Amino acid sequence: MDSSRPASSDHNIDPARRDFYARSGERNLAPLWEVLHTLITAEPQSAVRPHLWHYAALRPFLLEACELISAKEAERRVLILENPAFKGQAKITQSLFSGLQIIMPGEVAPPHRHSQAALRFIIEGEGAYTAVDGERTTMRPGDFVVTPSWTWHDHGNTGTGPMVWLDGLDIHIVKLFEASFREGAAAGPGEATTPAQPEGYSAARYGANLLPVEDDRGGPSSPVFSYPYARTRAALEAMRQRAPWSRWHGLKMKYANPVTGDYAMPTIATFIQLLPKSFKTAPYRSTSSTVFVCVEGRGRTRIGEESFAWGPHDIFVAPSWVRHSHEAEEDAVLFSFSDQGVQEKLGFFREEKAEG
Ligand code: 1HN
Repeated sequence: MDSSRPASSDHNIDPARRDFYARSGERNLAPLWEVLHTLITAEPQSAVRPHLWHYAALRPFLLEACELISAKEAERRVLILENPAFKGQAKITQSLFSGLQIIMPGEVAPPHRHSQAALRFIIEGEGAYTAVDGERTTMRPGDFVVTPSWTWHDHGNTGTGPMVWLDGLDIHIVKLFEASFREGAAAGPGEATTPAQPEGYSAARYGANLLPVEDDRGGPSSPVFSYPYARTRAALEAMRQRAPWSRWHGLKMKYANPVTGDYAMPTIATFIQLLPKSFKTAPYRSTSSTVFVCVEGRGRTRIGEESFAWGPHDIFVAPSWVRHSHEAEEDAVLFSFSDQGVQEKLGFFREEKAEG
């Protein structure tokens, strides 16, 4: 074995070196030269497996979970979307958690707060709300809602049918830094928070192309905590005739914090993109493994050597530095999220836009 490579077994290692490794190991020392090239790879070697979850196949499991446990007992009744490469680790990518949450009519998910920030992307249902720091917002399919780090939040379903949304959390980023705090329902304001502000307050204060001259809301998260799909979709439709189309992304926009112009969340970058019927994107790859949710339409995405056909509510993941390209069979809208904002700030984000 080449001694510059890591040894899976050490029987080919020179006895003098092996003896040295054993004695230095007892002093909690290890030779870098045995592991250098697995620590520092020439390019990303993502362990993430490309994968697609068909919503039709997982929806019955969500309904079955409702028979087994209440939202209250579960605290959050979520089925984790586990990357097949990371079974038991609650990871959809190395840095991000994702899951599908279901809440039935009359149920509440009690208030709690934690260091981890969450995004909600609404899949189906109507009549449920989420409350963030004392303000409720009604959730409708396609809406994107931000729950910033350390804000009290609870959910309730005042409608007549099941409500399902996708959760995305920066759990594994916080875990890397060992910076997790949580305050549970017991320490919180009770069963469900009583709203301190009327619904629509944040949208009026921060989301009308106006900002208060004496602001009270600094911080890295967007104070516009709900981005309703009706507005997002109308914007894409209004732009489609004249907007420059990207060969790699179609018509793709980031969700922005209106105070800073940065991503809506500091740890999770979120995007919406329109791919018109028959549009085929050129191969693209970046260092951020990305989760996509089909909002409307149908199409397929080639990820590395595999091809995934998707329709409404299907969820799929493309690993870091693996080329992918989309093809829309009908007008299609994709929501996506990744750790791109973090990597950009830390200075190592890279992307490649291939010809073709
Ligand atoms: C959480 O607090 C929510 O508040 C959803 O709805 C999913 C996954 C892991 C840890 C906390 C929520 C979560 C979560």
